[in-house]
This record gives sequence, C-alpha cells and structure tokens, in this order.
Amino acid sequence: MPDLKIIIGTKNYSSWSLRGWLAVRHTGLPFEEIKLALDTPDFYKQIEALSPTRCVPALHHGEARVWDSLALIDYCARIAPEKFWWPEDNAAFANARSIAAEMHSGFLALRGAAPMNMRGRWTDMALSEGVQKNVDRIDAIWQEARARFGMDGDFLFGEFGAADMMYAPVVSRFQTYDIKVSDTSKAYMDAVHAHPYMAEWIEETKTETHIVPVDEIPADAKTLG
Ligand SMILES: N[C@@H](CCC(=O)N[C@@H](CS)C(=O)NCC(=O)O)C(=O)O
Repeated sequence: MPDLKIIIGTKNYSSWSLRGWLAVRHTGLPFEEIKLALDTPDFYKQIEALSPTRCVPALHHGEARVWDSLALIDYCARIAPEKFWWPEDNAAFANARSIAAEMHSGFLALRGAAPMNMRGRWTDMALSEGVQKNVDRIDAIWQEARARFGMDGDFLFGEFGAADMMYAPVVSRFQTYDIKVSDTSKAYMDAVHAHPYMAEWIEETKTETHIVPVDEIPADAKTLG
C-alpha cells in the first residue's frame, strides 16, 4: 500500500481535485487514490475523517496532512524536488507564483458561471461582462507567460509545472463552453489537453456516471454568467 494517499472528488467536476491530483501524479511516486462522489451525503460522511475543511483535495503522507490544492502542489514539490515545478529565474518565478495565487483566489465570475464539467459541451455561448473580464485576463496571463517564459516547451514556463496544474481546469472549462481565446492560448490549451496526466484523468471521466446537478448548466443555455 503506497504511503501517499490523495482524496479527490468526482473527476468530471472536481476542479480543485484535478489540480492536486496532477501534482501527486507529477511526483512520479506511487500513490493511492480515494475518490468520493462529490456533493452526496456519502461524501460528507466520509470527508469528515479525511480533511479538516471537509473539502477535496486532501493528501495524507505518513504523519503529514495537506489540504488545499496550492499547499498540495507545494508539498509535492518538496517530496519530488527533482521534477520541474516552478521556474528558477527570478522574474519567471515571480510571474508563475503570482498567476498561481491569482487563480487560487480569483476569477470568481468564471468559476461561478462555468463549472468544470469535462463531459459537457456547449457552443456559441454569450458571456456576461464579469465572465468576459475573467476570460480576457486569463488569455493575457497565458499569452504573457508563453511569450516571456515558455520558449523551452509548450507550457506556461516551458515544461509542465505548478502553474499549468493550477490552470488545467480552466483549459477544460474553456473547451466545455467553447470560449474564444487568442491563437497562443488555443495552442497552450491543446498542449495541456494532450498532456499524458491530463489524458489519464479525462479518460476516467468518460466512465463516471455520477451527476452533480449544481454543476450542470441547462443543455440549452446560451449565456454564461
Ligand atoms: N481552496 C480549496 C478549495 C477546495 C474545494 O472547494 N473543493 C470542492 C471540490 S472541487 C469541495 O470539496 N467541495 C465540497 C464542499 O465544499 O463541501 C483548494 O484549493 O483546494
């Protein structure tokens, strides 16, 4: 039984879980995965003993307990320091850490109006002013990182790392709701979508049958936000 254990929610919907899971997967270490059906009585019964915030993701590693996606990324970077997480260069690190924090605490309009729903597909959506502002800011973040720091690879800071983990669920949302972005961002989204860890996660969403009604917008919805 691996020493490392991650607790996550339903993969189709649990955006914070995806961030934490990508981090654990990126360590290259063996890990056990406990998946709880998000937003069900069973979830709340089981999560009590596993996470002090009653939220996923959470990570157990021996005596260590980690809750919250960003803390989990930091913890994984500590136990697998040989992998790429944050860029070395000072200006690049400042940018990477800032955009990760910005994702963690911001983009409330987008997060509220466009739940992660990997199996869902909507097209021709009109965006509210708040959602459009979030989209424009994210598009600018991705373009800037790719242009200034991403020249050695396909990801924000070249290699796949912590900042990409934080933005992976946004890539999925933009695909689900057919949100228009610049060509640079489109190419970045394709790279994230094709990343082997992401492909593994997406594959499993196809076999999940659990529906979270609050994360399903109406099939005929024409506006986000
Ligand atoms: N800030 C937390 C957010 C965690 C979070 O809200 N997780 C959701 C699932 S994606 C959850 O556990 N929802 C159940 C609940 O809030 O009761 C993080 O970064 O991990």
